[in-house]
Amino acid sequence: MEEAGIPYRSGFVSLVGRPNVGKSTLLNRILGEKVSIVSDKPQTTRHQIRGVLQRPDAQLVFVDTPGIHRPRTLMGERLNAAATEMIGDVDVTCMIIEATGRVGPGDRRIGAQLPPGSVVVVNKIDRVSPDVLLARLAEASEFDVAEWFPVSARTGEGVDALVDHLWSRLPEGPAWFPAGVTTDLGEGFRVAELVREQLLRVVREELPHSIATRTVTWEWPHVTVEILVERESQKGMVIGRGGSVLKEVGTRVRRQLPEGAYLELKVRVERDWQSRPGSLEQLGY
Ligand SMILES: Nc1nc2c(ncn2[C@@H]2O[C@H](COP(=O)(O)OP(=O)(O)O)[C@@H](O)[C@H]2O)c(=O)[nH]1
Ligand SMILES: [Mg+2]
Repeated sequence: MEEAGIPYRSGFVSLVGRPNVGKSTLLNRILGEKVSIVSDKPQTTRHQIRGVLQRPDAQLVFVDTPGIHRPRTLMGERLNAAATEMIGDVDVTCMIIEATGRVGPGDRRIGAQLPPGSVVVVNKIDRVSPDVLLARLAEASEFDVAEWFPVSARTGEGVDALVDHLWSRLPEGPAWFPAGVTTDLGEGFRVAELVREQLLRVVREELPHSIATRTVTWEWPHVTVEILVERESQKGMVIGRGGSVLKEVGTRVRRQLPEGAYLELKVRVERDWQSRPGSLEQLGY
């Protein structure tokens, strides 16, 4: 794979940070493809999501993680554990913070765990003035890391510079994934995630945390996704008046699937699944 004397590089880069700072949006922007679902609700990302950037000179494997927060449920604890595991133990750890808010205790707790040579990414620069960005970069200089990158995951500004730096930090090595592959996620998982993403757009308050989705049958083009809620009272909110919410969600997901997909959505109550180890295991959390 060596081209004109440039060594082939490969390695792992983790994206960590508080909830909602834009880790998943950044992953999708880097890959140029939606691999990780995004919403304005915390705890949208519930797994380590691997996305592979394939270049002629390198393979960069990015690991998107759940936001690190103060857990209130067993699921919250599991999410934190899955994220914290990816601080270190990779070639480069990127901590994402937001330009739109001051560096806070949540960021500092994560910052204190960063291994030497980590990178701080100041995201959402499209939302702040140059003055505010400067102030934010000054605040971010408190972290003992190798580099700081201001970016907008939304517009793409600054992202190429970040990726080029990460590339330069990877060791020489073989490709870990086959050519053309952008993620190791299964199709069933991806469709279930798309359903959850659309549900997160429409539901309010405590409901986002109570929703889980999983693909129960995959007989292409027939796909059935089960939506789990924690209480009977939540079932109606997910279904909507006359099935309107489910219908809307189904339409929006189908648009993102290959033509001809037949998507069926089922809602089931699984009492307090967020706090039950057995339920969490079944859902892969
Ligand atoms: N304006 C702006 N919004 C962003 C940017 N990156 C992410 N967001 C928004 O921030 C929210 C959280 O994004 P998400 O990627 O799910 O954050 P995560 O929880 O860290 O993975 C979503 O509403 C995104 O659209 C950015 O660069 N600029
Ligand atoms: Mg996320």
